[in-house]
Amino acid sequence: MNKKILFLILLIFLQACSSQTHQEQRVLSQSPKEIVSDSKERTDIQSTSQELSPEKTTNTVIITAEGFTPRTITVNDGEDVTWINKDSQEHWPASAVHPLHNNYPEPGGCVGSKFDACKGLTTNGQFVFTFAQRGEWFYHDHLHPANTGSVIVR
Ligand SMILES: [Cu+2]
Repeated sequence: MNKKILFLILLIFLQACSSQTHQEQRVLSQSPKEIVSDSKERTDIQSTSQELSPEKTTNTVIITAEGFTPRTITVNDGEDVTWINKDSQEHWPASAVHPLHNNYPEPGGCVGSKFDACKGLTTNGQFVFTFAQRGEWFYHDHLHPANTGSVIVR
């Protein structure tokens, strides 16, 4: 009699355990789908924000053997300008006046001001500079000083 009751309790316990594992398994098999759909939503949000981001203007000056294009670029105070070398030869944007490079009023860089690539840019090489001073800043190509340009910061 006692053994029968024990056996019954054991049986009930085992059943309860197995049904619990079933539920757990179901939860486990469901959750990856939830994760997938969740990450899909996240990528949707990301792609939407990427579509909205072109509000930020990119100020780019292309360097070729002929010089800087555009020769004069106008940007807002605090914006970046990116120079990209599209020539096979190296080019080195730097503040006027060659060879002092000291027209731009922020100290630093390697010669006379912070506005200086400090090296020749190789093909597809880039130089990014943030303009924090208003004015028209003339610059040149230190390796081809006849090539000049200017940045108007308003
Ligand atoms: Cu120079």
